[in-house]
Amino acid sequence: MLRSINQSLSRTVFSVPKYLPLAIKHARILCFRHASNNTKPELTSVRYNVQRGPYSKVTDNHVQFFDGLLGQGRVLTDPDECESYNIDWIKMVRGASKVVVKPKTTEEVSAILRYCNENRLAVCPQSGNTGLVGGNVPVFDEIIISMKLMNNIISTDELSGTLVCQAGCILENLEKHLENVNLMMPLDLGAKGSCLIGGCVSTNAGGLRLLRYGNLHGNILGLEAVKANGEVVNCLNTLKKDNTGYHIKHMFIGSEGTLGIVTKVAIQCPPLPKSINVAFLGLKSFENVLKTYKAAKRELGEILSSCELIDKTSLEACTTALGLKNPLDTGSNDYEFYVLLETSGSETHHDEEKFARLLEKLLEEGIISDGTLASEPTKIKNIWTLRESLTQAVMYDGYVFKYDISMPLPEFYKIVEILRERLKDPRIVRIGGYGHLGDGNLHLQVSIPTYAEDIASQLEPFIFEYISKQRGSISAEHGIGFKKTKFLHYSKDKSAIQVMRELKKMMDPNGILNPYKVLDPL
Ligand code: FAD
Ligand code: 2HG
Ligand code: ZN
Repeated sequence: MLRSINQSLSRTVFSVPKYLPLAIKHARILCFRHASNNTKPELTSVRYNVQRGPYSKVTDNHVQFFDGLLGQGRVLTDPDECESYNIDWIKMVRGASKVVVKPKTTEEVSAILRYCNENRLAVCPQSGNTGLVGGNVPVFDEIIISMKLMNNIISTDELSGTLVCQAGCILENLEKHLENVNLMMPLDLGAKGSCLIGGCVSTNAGGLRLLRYGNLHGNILGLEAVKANGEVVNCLNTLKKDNTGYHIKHMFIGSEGTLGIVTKVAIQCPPLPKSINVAFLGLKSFENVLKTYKAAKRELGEILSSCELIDKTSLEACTTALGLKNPLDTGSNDYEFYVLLETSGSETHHDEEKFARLLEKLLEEGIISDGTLASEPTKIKNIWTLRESLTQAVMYDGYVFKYDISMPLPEFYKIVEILRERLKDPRIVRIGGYGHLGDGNLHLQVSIPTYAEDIASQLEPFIFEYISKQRGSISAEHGIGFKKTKFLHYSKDKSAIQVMRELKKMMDPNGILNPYKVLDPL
C-alpha cells in the first residue's frame, strides 16, 4: 500500500514556504553536536605525524600589526576563544592556531595576506567551519582568517536572477533574502545554517539539488579573490555569457583556500518554484533503487529536482540517536533502502498528478514497496530533516570515517557491502551508505566509538584503490582538504597533479595559503 499518497494529493496549493521552516532546523543541528560528544580530537599534527613547514611563528609584533589594522575586537588571541576555530564541526581534526583575524573588507584581506606573505606567516582561510575533510582548520599554528564578518549583500537583480555578495554571507540567509524576490540559491545543503557562500565556492559544494541546478562552476558567474601576495583579482562578472579568454574564476572554485581567498561572488539564481512535492519511498533492493531512479528521470523529466538514497543502517542512526520519525514507520525501519524524490515545478496540480502516477506504477510493478507523497510544507520539512540530519546522527556513534565518492551507478552501493564483509571488528558500530544517487555520489560512513589507527589502515588505502579501479572519484563533493592529500593520485593523473603544483607555485610561491591541504607537501 502506498500510504498517504491519497491524503497528500488533496490538491493543497503549496505556496513555497518550505525554506523558512528549514531555518529553525539548522539552528538545532549545531546544538546537537555539542550534546553528542564533548571530547577534543587529538591534534592533527600528532595523530597524522605531520612535519611543520618552514613558516615563521607568530610574535607579539605580528599581533600588534593585526590589532592596528583591524582593531582589537577583530583579532582573537585568547586560547579559549580560538579553540572553536581550531576544531572542525565534526570534531575530526584539531589545529593549534594562536590568532584568529576577522576582516570585513577585501582591502583588509589584501593587507593581511600581503603582510603574512612578506613575513612568511602561514594562514588558514575559514568560513563556516563545516567542511568535512579537514581543510578548514589549521594543522599547526597557521593564522586563521575567519570570513564571518564579510557578510554584506551587494546587489540583487530579479530579472536576470543574479546576486552579488561578500563571501562571508551564510547560505541560509542568502536563501531567505532571495525568497523576497522569488529567486532561490542554486545549492542547498544540510549545513546551510552555518556554512558561508565563500566556503561553499571554495569547496565547490554540491548538495541536494545539483541534479537539477548543476554545480558551482556553472552557477558562479564571477568572483573576486585575493592572491597570497595581497593582489586583488577582479573577475566579478554578472554575465551569463562571456568568452573573453581564460576563465580565472574556475581556479578559485573548489581550490579549498590554497590559491587565494574568495572575497566576493556573483551567483546565478534560479526562480523559486511554485510547486514542490516530495516522496519518501521504501524499497527492498538496490536493483529496485536504480529502476526507481531511471523511471523518475524519464517520467518526471524537467521537474525532478532531487533524488537521494538512504540505506537502512544510516536511517537507523536518525531514528535512534535523534529520535526522528521514519515517515513510513511501522515501528521498525522495514526497508533496506529509502529513496527521497523531489519535484520543483510551476503547476501544482500537474506536478502532483504526474508524480502520483509514477509512484502508483512503481508500486504496481513491485519496484517500490511503500511510500508517502507530500505536498504539505510540514510533511516536506520532516522528510528533508531526516535526510539532512544524517551527518549529525552518525556522530553519536563516536568517531566517523567518512568517504565521499563518485561511482558509476551500477557499482554505487557495492563498496558498502564489501566493507561489511571486510571489517568484522566488534568495535564497528555502523557501516552505512547514503547520498546523492542522482549525481552518482555516495557518502560512506564507518563509525567506531573512538578513533583507532588499525581500523583506519584497514579502510585506507583499500577504499581508494577500489574506487580507482571502478574509475570513480575519491571526492565527489567535499574536496581533498587535509584528509585526502596522500590519496589524490587515485583520482588524478600525475600529469594533472603536476599542473596543480605549478599553479600553486605561481599563485602562492611561499606556500602560505592553507599549507598541508589539497597537495601533499613534497
Ligand atoms: P569551511 O568549512 O570553513 O571551509 C571549507 C574550505 O574552504 C577550507 O579548505 C577553507 O580553507 C576554504 N575556504 C573557506 N572560505 C574560503 C574563502 N572565502 N576563500 C578561500 N578559501 C576558503 N558539502 C557538499 O558538497 N554537499 C552537501 O550536501 C554537504 N552537506 C553538509 C552537511 C553537513 C551537516 C555538514 C557539516 C557539511 C556538509 N557539506 C556538504 C560539507 C561542505 O563542504 C560544507 O558544508 C561547505 O561547503 C563548507 O562551507 P564552510 O563555509 O563551512 O567552509
Ligand atoms: C550530505 O550529503 C553531506 O549530507 C554530508 O554531503 C555527508 O556527512 C557526510 O558524510
Ligand atoms: Zn553530500
